[in-house]
Amino acid sequence: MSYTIEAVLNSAEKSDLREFISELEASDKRYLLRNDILNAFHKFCQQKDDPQFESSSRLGKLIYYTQEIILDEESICLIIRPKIAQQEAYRIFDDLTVEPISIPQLLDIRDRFVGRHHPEEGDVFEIDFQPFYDYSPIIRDSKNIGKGLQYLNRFLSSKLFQDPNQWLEALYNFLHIHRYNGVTLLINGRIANRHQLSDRVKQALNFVGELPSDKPFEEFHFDLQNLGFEPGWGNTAGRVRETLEILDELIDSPDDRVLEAFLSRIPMIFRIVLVSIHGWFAQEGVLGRPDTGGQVVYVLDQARSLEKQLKEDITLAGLDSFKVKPKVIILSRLIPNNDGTRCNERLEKVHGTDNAWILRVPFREFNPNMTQNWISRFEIYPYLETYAIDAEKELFAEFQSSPDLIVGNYSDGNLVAFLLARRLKVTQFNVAHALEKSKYLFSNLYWQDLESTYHFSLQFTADIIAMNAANCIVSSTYQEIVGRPDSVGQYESYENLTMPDLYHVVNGIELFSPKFNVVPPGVNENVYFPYTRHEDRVPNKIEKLEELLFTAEDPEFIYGKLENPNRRPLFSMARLDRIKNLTGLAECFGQSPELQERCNLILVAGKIHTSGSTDNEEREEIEKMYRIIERYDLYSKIRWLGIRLPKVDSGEIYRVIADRQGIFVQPALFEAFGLTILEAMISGLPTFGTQFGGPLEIIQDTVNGYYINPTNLKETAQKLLDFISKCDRDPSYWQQISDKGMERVYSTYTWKIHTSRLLSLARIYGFWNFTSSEKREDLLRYIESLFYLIYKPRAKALLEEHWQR
Ligand code: UDP
Ligand code: LCN
Repeated sequence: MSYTIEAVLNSAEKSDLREFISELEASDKRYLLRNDILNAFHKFCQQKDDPQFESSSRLGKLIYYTQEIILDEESICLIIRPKIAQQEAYRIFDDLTVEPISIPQLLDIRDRFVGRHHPEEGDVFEIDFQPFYDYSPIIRDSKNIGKGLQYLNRFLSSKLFQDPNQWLEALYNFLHIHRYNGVTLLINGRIANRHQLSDRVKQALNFVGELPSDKPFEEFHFDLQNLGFEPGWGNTAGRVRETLEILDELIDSPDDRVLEAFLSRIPMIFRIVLVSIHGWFAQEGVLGRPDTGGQVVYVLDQARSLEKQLKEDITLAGLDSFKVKPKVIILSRLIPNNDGTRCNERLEKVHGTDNAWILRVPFREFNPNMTQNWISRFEIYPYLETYAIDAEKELFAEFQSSPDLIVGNYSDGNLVAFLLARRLKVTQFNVAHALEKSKYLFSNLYWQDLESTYHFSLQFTADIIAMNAANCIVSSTYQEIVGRPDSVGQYESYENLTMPDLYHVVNGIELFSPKFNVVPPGVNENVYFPYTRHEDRVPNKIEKLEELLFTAEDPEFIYGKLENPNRRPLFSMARLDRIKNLTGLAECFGQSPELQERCNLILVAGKIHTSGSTDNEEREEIEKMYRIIERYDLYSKIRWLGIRLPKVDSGEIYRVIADRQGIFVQPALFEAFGLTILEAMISGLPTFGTQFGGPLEIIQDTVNGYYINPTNLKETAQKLLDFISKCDRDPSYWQQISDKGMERVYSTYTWKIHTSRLLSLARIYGFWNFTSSEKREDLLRYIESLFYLIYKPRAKALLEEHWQR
């Protein structure tokens, strides 16, 4: 039994537990999630004399670890998470006897709760990935989850290095496969077998050792070729020598660190595909539209940074004169009715690059009312399989070859990445950005009720398929994988779940798998930079934006007229999704006369009119915003701008707010990562970020920003007021937090760090894919059966529905 339950039952607090259970039973809630549990327990503790009971009692500890409580007729079921990534479930009966519950039993209990448990009709289909992970390496300590690369490299190296002959054979074969547009790289047929490799490396080392370090490779290319070495070892004699020395060490005394160093120099990656399908994928005029936010920013910045890094790597490898040119393609969707964007263009070059492109492939035409237009990310699933088939051809036309790496983004892009990688036999990486399951409470339990709007049965199945198929999952934070001591991670929520009447997932993902790697994104430093860098700011742009933010009038895009434009601005910018909760921030502001006396609220958010919006949530949020502004009479204290700014202006906006010693608030009910947090912090804006999700990892509370609980309006307003009062008392305080915020981003969240890490992952996973004896075919066959037997029929049914629209 869980020691936390045992501790309560073996103490005088047993009666407290009984009382607490009775209170729960008396209330009308039968299924309590984390927040409900904490609220119920808080209420319970308020009746106690002991003010410490809530935080330091044994029962308090048990509650701290309890994620869910389900009450049924005979018992109360507790789902406890005693440690990160570990779950236990128990039933407690009236007489306080306790019984452990297995995962299948728990899933049945959940089904019964929603009236969807039908044992008389037989069992529901169970999805279980555990057997496939049984023979793959597994991280032991939860602290190391998300550091898969080091672990995998160490584990597989030690296996491979045990047998020197096998190791040399693998290395020799690996060195032999590299080509670029027909040009042989690294070694040629003159090194006929693994036995010759070591000798030739030593000969080549003697040869280059005699040359001046800066002698260009082209000048001794043919001498090396005679020894069996082709381009790719370095651009100068010095660089070639270093690389060969590492190879020499790898042959004689292999070690995982030496292998990593060696692979980081080997030209293996030239062509990368980043798959990002939904929304409006373009470089201007799209951010803030439905389904179009951070993912677009992330993928564009990543493409730029990858191309830059690949170019540097190729130069260092000595391949410039062999016409080796990296190419990065962002694969997105072509939308014929483009609504003023460039989304109807097949090919668009990514600004600031030589060879990074947006390649847009249309969905095949089914009902043109659907396929000619933007389609919500929740409705996109019927089109993905045929899209992948068409995209494969288009990619081949662009690359004239297969890509070396495919990175999927979000559920739809990850599914297409899986389909492409499977056909092309290429390394597949996944980036979730946001797993919707965590955003919508009970989204799986009540999926049938939500299906007509959200189609979660397709999305969650796609997620399970793609995350298990991927060679590597790139996550932006640790907590995206396994949460925090008191909260479940986004991937963790796929460990087990029920989709009543459809399937039970008893083991949906192995959280301890080395495929998980935390690689946070960065921020575009040309656009977002400290407000203090006056030399890089354009005065008339500042003036124009000041006017736009604080005084300009335009009923089409701007709502609100400030009575006192000089008050400290509280600023936020986001899409008008329910989860972004900008309406919650407006309500928090509305409920606090003190905040209104000291600040104005400035919101840059989507649209201000419902007309023309085809997104359900956006329309609801717009209407709600008007209601709040009216209820609290905020018209003269708020500016709501439904504008789409050019990229450079969106960077300048943060700085204009910082010029006025403003504050950035990110009030999302859940934020997977939160790029606006990075943008605000690097600009020098003290930032208050939601405590639900990624901001908790970016911001260090009270050091370089603050956490807020956006569901607690009073507390949020108070935190803002406390900060403002502190700044009023000590004018250097704003500066201190501003400086620390900038430091935090520069030290930890840059695209340079991200990209070198990502490429390192690509090389190492690529190498292990080639050499490892780890078999994935059975796993991939299982995944395929889920795709064809569950996903595809449901996608087809949704397509039928789309024909009627
Ligand atoms: N953004 C923007 N204009 C808007 C709303 C958002 O330029 O009206 C940008 C914002 O600057 C950031 C991105 O869109 O770069 C939003 O990313 P974030 O990760 O914060 O949230 P997401 O929209 O991806 O959930
Ligand atoms: C999607 C989100 O919801 C954000 O939290 C992330 O910052 C963004 O994608 C980029 O990963």
